[in-house]
Formats: sequence, structure tokens, C-alpha cells
Amino acid sequence: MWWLLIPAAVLIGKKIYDALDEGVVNSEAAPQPRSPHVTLIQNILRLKILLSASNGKKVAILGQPGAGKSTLIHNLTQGKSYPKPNIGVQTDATDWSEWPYCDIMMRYENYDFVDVPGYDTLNHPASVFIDFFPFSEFDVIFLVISGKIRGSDENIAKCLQKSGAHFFIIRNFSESLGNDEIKLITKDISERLLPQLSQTPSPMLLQNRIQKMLHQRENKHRIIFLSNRTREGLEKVWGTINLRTINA
Ligand SMILES: Nc1nc2c(ncn2[C@@H]2O[C@H](COP(=O)(O)OP(=O)(O)O)[C@@H](O)[C@H]2O)c(=O)[nH]1
Ligand SMILES: [Mg+2]
Repeated sequence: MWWLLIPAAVLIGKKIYDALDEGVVNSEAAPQPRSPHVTLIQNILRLKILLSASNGKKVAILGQPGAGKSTLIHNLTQGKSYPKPNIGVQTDATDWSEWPYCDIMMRYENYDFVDVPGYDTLNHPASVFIDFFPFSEFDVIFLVISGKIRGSDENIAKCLQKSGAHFFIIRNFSESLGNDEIKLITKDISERLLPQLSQTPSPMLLQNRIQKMLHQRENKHRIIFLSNRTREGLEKVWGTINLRTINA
């Protein structure tokens, strides 16, 4: 059924053409240094190919630079993935914008982890991930946040919802949070990153309230409080991965 891929390939081709046409690369003044966005898009497209060729259970970790994505993969795999994640001290150490053949998937047992470079930077704008990242091709995606939720987090979460991907929110750096903070953060994440997609308008107030309650209950299972320092929450992340990949 390879022909089903043709419309997707045409769409991707058009998006690249539009991106180049918008001045990401200035073709008139060649030779020009390669735009980091072109390399990033190429690497994302390469990821798509690698994913379709792999029989592993596919897990993507997304988030801002410094949210703790690479440390999470290191902890989940006990440092035994191949290749190993790059843990940054100040800036995001994972870069897909420089080398067209950089490492983009990490194998651990029969899992393929993708340590996605932190979005919302000059070389890794959130818009490129929104346009090109193959969200729906993963068994499970974790969106890691470490503090204040930003507009780009909301945009990525919207995209995840629309793509139909199975995604969960990890609130990392949770080691020092008290119960009241956890409640407030849960509400904030629910409202901003996990809003109800389509609210069926109903004349019955009670029905709307029940729908809202069910949604809030469901959201609680989709938010994981984690600390990479104390490792609290790590088992819940593994539990979520295994639940999602049990038949994959
Ligand atoms: N205190 C604390 N530090 C963390 C936690 N997770 C990651 N870090 C530190 O945050 C820094 C950035 O982590 P990294 O995994 O490289 O973030 P990434 O850019 O999202 O991949 C590193 O110095 C980690 O040791 C956490 O849960 N608590
Ligand atoms: Mg990293």
C-alpha cells in the first residue's frame, strides 16, 4: 500500500518548497551557508523513514531545552541506550540543525527512544516541529515541562491533540513541590495543555458538568510528576510506556 504515501510525500515536498521560498534559503545568492532549518527538516524527514523501517516500540520525548528530556532517557534506560543521550549543563546538547546525519534514534532493548531537541530556539523553532514532526507515528509521546508553561508548549500540545497521538505530560523537577503546588500545576496543565478537544454543545447543564468531571479525571492520568534527581515518577513513566506499547 505504498501508494497511500504519495499524497503525504507531495504535501511534505510542498511544505519544504514553501519554506525555502519564504527565504529560509536564499537561492539567488548561492553559494550560501546551509540554513539550520533545512538540515532540521531533513533530519525530521529522515526520522520518519527510520521510524517506518523499525519494528521497535517508538517513544518520543519532547519539550523545551533544559526540561530534562535527555536525563529522563538516561534514567529510563539506565544509561544503556545506543547511542546514549547527551545531557546538557546549560544549553540543549541535542542538535538536529547542524549535521544532516546526526543520531536521532536511541535503541534500548526493543524500544526506540527519540530525544527531540528542545524547541523554541533559533535553530529549533517550534513551528518546524509543528509542520514536520511525525507525531502520529509514535506509540507514545511525552511532553516534558519543567516550570512555567509557554505559548510554544501550548502550540505543540494542540498539535499533539490534533494528530491523535497518545501523549502524556511530564512535569519534571518535581522534587521540591508541595501538595498545593501540585494541585495548582495540575489545573494549569489541564487547562492549557490538555483542554477538551470538542465540547459537544448540550442544552443540559448536568450533562456538561459530567463531561467536564470525566475529562478532569482522565487528565489526572495523563499528567506525571517526575523528578530525575530523586527518580520519583520514573516507574509511572515506564508503566505508561508499557501500557501503550503492549500490543505494538
Ligand atoms: N534538580 C533536577 N535537575 C534535573 C532534573 N532533570 C534534569 N535535571 C538537570 O537539568 C539539566 C538539563 O537536563 P537535560 O536532560 O540535558 O535537559 P534537556 O535539554 O531537556 O535534554 C541537567 O543538568 C540535568 O542534570 C530534575 O528532575 N531535577
Ligand atoms: Mg537534551
